[in-house]
Amino acid sequence: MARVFSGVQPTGNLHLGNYLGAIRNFARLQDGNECLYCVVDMHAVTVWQDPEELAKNTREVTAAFLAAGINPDSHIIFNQSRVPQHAEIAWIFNCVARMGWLNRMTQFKEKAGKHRENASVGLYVYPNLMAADILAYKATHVPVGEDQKQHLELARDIAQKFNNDFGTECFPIVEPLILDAAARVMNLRDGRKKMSKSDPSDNSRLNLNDDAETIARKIRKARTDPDPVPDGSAEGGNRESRPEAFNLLEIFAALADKSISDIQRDFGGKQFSDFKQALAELAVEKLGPIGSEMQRYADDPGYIDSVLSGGAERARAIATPIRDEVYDIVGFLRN
Ligand code: AQP
Repeated sequence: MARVFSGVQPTGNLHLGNYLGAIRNFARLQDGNECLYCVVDMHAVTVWQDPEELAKNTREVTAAFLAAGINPDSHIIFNQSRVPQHAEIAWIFNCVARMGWLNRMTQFKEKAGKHRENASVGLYVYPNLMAADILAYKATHVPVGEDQKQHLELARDIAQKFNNDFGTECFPIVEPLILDAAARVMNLRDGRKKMSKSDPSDNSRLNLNDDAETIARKIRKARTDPDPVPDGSAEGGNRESRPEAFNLLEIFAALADKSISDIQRDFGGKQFSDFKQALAELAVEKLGPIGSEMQRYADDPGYIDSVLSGGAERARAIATPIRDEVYDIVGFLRN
């Protein structure tokens, strides 16, 4: 039985990419594994968060975990700030990771952009905290979207350097689980950018709590090109030449749990208007129930809070002896 860990930031606008790239896989990994799923509120504050919104979004991500079918009794759902071992181990990792490693992180470059000098120090050391999130439980399997692959490679480097520096085998080697074609869902208005919570245009993403009408409208308005649906032939183009068209095909395939060639067989050569109609119906069928379940949980914040506090207690019980082991290895006096 593997120990699985992953997290989602409570930064609002949970979208189809978060679902297909991460949350749906969280639910699928429950059988035969011991899973910890974390609402990573400490990562969220690496950029400004309104405190009331942060609390609301923390409950919303929890509701999405539950609506996706994660069982909080057999597995652990909690919010990161309730388990201090993440921050304690992260400090050690701040001292293990090298500046040169962090300087290569593309997500920091993208998020800090031209305002690097004004970015928070937290945003820069975010990957060290992420390594601590995973290794505080000695988790070995981490389901994430493609965009997190580089951070996971860094977590492996940190674990290896810690083990080498201290001559120990304390930390395991972490395996990214990037599970399917929908590991990278792209923006509906620009197929070269990933679908993201922070894009200013709401039309660029399908939010998990969008109603049926909104889902259908956003798919109708999704950018495509004048050519028919790619049919798999060379003339039909590829992901590079027709990013928006292939993104919609990949979304369809992921939602239908089929391969892209299955979808091309059904729709290749047809007009996009027909394809979009079918995609809208499928998206409403798959996302509609998740949105209504999320609403049902949102109406019961007391239940959500009890899931988070009970989960945190169980998470602390696992992380405390691991933090103690790390402190002993480093030479911190504890007693
Ligand atoms: N477009 C995506 N396609 C596939 N997977 C995605 N994920 C995010 N976007 C896509 C995966 O969702 C999980 C949770 O992500 P997160 O909230 O912790 O952070 P993020 O990657 O920064 O998410 P966003 O939506 O892109 O937020 P902003 O706009 O704030 O940067 C992760 O497993 C991630 O891979």
